[in-house]
Amino acid sequence: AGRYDAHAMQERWLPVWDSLAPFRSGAAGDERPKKYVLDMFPYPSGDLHMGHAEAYALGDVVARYWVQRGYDVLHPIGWDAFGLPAENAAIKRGLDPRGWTYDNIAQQRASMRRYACSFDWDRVLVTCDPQYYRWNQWLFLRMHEKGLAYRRPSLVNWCPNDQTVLANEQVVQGLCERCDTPVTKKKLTQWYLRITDYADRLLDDMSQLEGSWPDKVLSMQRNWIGRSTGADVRFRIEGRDEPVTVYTTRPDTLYGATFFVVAADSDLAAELAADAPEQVRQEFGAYVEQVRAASDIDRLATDRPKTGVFLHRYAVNPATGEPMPVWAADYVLADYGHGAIMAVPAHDQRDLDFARAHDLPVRVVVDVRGEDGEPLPDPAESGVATAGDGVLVNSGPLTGLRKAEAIAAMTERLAEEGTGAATTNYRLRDWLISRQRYWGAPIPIVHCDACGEVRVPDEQLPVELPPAEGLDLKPKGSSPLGGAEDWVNVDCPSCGGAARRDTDTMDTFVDSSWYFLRFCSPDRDDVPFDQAEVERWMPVGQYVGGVTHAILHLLYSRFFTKVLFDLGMVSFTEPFSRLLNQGMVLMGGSAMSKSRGNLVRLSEQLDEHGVDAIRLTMAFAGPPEDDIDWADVSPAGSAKFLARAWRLARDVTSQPGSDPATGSAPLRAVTHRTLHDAQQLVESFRFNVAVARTMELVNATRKAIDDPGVGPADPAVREAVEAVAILLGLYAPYTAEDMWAQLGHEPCVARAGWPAVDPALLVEDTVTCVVQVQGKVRDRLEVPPGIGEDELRELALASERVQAALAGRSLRTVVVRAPKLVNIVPA
Ligand code: ANZ
Ligand code: ZN
Repeated sequence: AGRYDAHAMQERWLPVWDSLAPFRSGAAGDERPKKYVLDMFPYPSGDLHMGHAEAYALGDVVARYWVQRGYDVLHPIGWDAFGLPAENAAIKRGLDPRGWTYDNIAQQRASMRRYACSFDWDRVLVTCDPQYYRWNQWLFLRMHEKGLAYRRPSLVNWCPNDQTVLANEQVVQGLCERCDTPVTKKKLTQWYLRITDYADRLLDDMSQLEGSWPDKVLSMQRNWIGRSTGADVRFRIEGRDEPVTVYTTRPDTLYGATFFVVAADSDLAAELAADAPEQVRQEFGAYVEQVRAASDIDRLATDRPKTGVFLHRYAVNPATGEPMPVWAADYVLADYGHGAIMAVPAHDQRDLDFARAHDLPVRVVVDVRGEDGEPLPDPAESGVATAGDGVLVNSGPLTGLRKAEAIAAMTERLAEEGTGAATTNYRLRDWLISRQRYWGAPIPIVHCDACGEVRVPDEQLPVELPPAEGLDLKPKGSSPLGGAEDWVNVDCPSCGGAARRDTDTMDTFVDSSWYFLRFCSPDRDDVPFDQAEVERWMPVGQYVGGVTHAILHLLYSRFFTKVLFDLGMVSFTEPFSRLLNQGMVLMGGSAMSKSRGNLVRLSEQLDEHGVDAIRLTMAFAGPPEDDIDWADVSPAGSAKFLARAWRLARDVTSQPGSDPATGSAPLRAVTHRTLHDAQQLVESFRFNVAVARTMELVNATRKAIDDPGVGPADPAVREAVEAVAILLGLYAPYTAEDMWAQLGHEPCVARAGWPAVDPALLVEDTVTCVVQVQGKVRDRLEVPPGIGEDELRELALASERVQAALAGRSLRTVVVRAPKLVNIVPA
């Protein structure tokens, strides 16, 4: 035990931990209070990288901390193993996605073991395992029974490269999230989950998360759901029997609606164009082609040229009776509201841009003032629409009302006249879950000519994926499962006639929407999860993961939890009580990537510096939400510090169990203060500060050892070094375990228990105050350094020795110099 050797320590302790399994959770009869700490589970798309290393280091601090505090901590891990990365990689290398996936899992698992993640290895789950996805299918069937899973034809986002459908959420600025190919539209019959039924609850239940989830994530969720309130207004279109409804958030501006726009790719546009002159029809046809190629996000962008086609039709403004020219344009979306709008160019920027591009009238109906109280410039001239609050003008009976009053008044009037009603709209769309790819959970539905859509009976689950061998996995627009003839052709579960299995597979976000429940009882083969176990552990007390999942994964998990609540399967409505989003690991200020040539390999870092130094560096780098620039941190410095801490244990000469109360009081004060503050710091995720404080304790301990008045045999030194081992156990488990052994203890330090903090040792340091009477020192008082002058004066005068020296004389002056001196002059 001469030299600090990180690698020898790893060799020494791994097998010991394997056999002692200190993080096994939920054992029968374990009375410790329960806590569920969950790290987002990884895709097995290669070995662990620096991003994983950060996330798992931080999650581990939290999990290990609660174990040390005496909790039975559920800290599980598994693999989100289905999905495109595995399938594409497998196609590229000509391998079976299954073998490729499990090989990667084995590699990641070995790396996690070496990285000393405090996972409960008895609860591992893998979503591509039929024993897992059979419950995906089971849950799908429950949703199907409730009408929450349904099929409909629709225009969907289509990635021409991956040849698959993408959810809106997977289209990033018009490009496929995975391969950056521009996304197009395709009409297909697809499976959806009816998440829109839960829009209000998804919004309203966020009140439960306020303060314990990052504000940023809450507002991203809120925007994604996008609840807006306004009114539906019916407009008559000349030459059409049925009126057309539009959605507006500003019914108060009806008198300023000067034209009418329908989404170019809507059925209504096609119908209205059909009666238009031949030239208009042609122009319209060409325009629609062009529009279909653009993404929604592009279409809504304010800085886009406002293109459109005048359909030579007129709507009638119900307030003014004036005709409004009807245009087809791409800035109105077919699937939001009613796919048609009343355009109010004076007060809506996109309408104004369009009006200016096509010479349409602009009429101001709200008098909006600037900060100086002056009217804002006329939008028709300035090109800037005035969207703010103000007083209505040119608006018949609404004139003189403020915006909010006018909205209410107009909504009421529309309702009375039967031409409109208050309504709510959401940006959220139903969740498109079908994928035309192989590597996913098959949808458990059979299509029968006689019976239609038939659910696969529960007892026939899982519907297992057929072997990949012999199937053409290359994307081609229909599922590769269609080629598995033996698999596809089945007897109808209902009539027994010839039928075909559904060949789509589920979006992998379905797999990850309930995995946290499965961890509570991963081996149950008769139910998706054991309800009693779920009640014991859930909701997750601490969820840790990247902000990349701020919208989709969290929203879907919240949705599933609410569905399960409605099914009576769980008693709570939110799955994750607290959320920590760690930042990213960068190199030289930018994201790491092979193409940039700035990739830092985790395995090389671990070889060079040792696991503990890397873990400590992750915790010490700064607030966990911030990005870590690997160019700015020093794993070598971390390793040096760990060696310094480790040498303390080597130097201690007292025996275990020696009574610290007989040791150095100043060192004890530092030890107890550090243990006390570390609780607060770790619980509020200030890991870097907690590490810094541990460093101070190490320094103070070294000083005490070197101080001839204290020395290595002082029991307070042992107490301090034991505290260092326990604190370091959160970040540097190998070093801590080795220190613990050097100190004469049995493994595992991780289960040693948080030392009791003695409140008596937490009182602030005191200073000595000299009290003089007539220039002569009569008493010395121990007082807090921050004591006030009045308090100190009273304390000095209360002293028996001072009273004796005064011998009843009255006082002439009392000079107080807090906290060190009081000088009393008697009369
Ligand atoms: C008239 C108006 C006047 C509007 C005004 C706004 C300001 P949110 O908040 O997102 O719900 N709109 C309605 N349906 C649309 C569609 N399918 N595509 C594009 N735009 C659409 O926005 C609702 C507002 O967006 C609606 O209110 C409508 O324009 C427009 F001073 O109606 B408004
Ligand atoms: Zn049938």
